[in-house]
Amino acid sequence: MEFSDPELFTDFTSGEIRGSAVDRAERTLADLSGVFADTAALAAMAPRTLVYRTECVFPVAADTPAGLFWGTTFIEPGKVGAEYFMTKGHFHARADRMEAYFTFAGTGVLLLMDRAGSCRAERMVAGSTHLIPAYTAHRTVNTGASVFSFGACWPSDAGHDYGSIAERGFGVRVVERDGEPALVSA
Ligand code: S6P
Ligand code: ZN
Repeated sequence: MEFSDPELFTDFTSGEIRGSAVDRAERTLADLSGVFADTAALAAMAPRTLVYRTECVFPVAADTPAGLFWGTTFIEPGKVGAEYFMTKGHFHARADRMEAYFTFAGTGVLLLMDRAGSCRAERMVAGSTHLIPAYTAHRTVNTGASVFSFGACWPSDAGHDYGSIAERGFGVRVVERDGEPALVSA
């Protein structure tokens, strides 16, 4: 038997994943209609503006029981009006599935919302580790001036329920106020 080289590398300073099986996706402002509150500010921005991108590894098919997915999300610095760039946010389609997040670079916020609509906001800084409970929607926000990147590991049968967030929204938004991030009720 011989040693084999790793098939994947994660750069823990940036979150970049290197390997043959990395799936890349991008979300621009045009992909995020209904996400940001200030529609007038949004209309004045270029729809092709990149908001975030993902690098993911899916070693098994989606819906496979007991498999794991692994990926990094990179959120650009920016705002729509006063509201910082953020992800769409989702519950898991199998809502009892947990997820782990861990920050590589930049500063951000993890917004969490339970099924009753009760929200929490955790600061994310390099090394911070966040265990997202079952039945909890999650959205991440870049509150800094540089790219904010974090890793994620989640069950391959978790799936994504974006519809509930599209209908209900999150109960809290993160905006810049006097040059600092602030939480406002939505
Ligand atoms: C998947 C995990 C992340 C997000 C990514 C983008 O369960 O939570 O990989 O997919 O941060 O966020 P969203 O809300 O657009 O999927
Ligand atoms: Zn998730």
